[in-house]
Amino acid sequence: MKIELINTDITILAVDAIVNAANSSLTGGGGVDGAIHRAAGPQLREYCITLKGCKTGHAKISPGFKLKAKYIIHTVGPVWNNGTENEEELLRMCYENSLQLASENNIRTIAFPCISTGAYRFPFDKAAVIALSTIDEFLKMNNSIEKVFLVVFGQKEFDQYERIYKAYFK
Ligand code: AR6
Repeated sequence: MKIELINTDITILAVDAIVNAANSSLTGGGGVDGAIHRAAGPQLREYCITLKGCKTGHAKISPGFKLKAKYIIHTVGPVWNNGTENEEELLRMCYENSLQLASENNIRTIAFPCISTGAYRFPFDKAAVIALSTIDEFLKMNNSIEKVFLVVFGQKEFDQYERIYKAYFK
């Protein structure tokens, strides 16, 4: 399978690119964003300032600096507001625009965290289905990406995602 679910800290992965669930300032924050900035070192923040922010649903790329990953793709997920603000479409755009940017940069292996499901409170099951279906559709149209890791952090999220993954690919 080109799409693999793993339970680990995304910052340790030796892939071409990891995706960051950033905020629109791109200058760092908590959650996975904070972990990535800590692991990549202060040069990441300096570089990200030059990117001049990012709109919700869009994506921008930076070097990985001290990470094993060569690149970081920063995308801004929607804040969940009971589905009243086009959140599902915006989350779909995060995955699609990140994969498009990856493809344009000859990235063959990429790892995504579960965007918007932490501080931004997007319901986990809904977010997982959007992630799987958007990635699956993209890979059917584009051969340049060889492997996509879906990264969860903790056994409870892993079990929940695995159930959704199995139902999706059955
Ligand atoms: N590796 C993999 N996944 C992780 C890691 C990690 N090291 N740390 C957390 N997660 P969140 P959001 C999971 O809150 O909801 C930041 O402050 C976590 O369990 O990081 O998109 C930004 O600056 C959850 O499933 O991102 C924004 O302001 C998932 O990553 C805001 O939070 C996403 O949780 C973005 O909120």
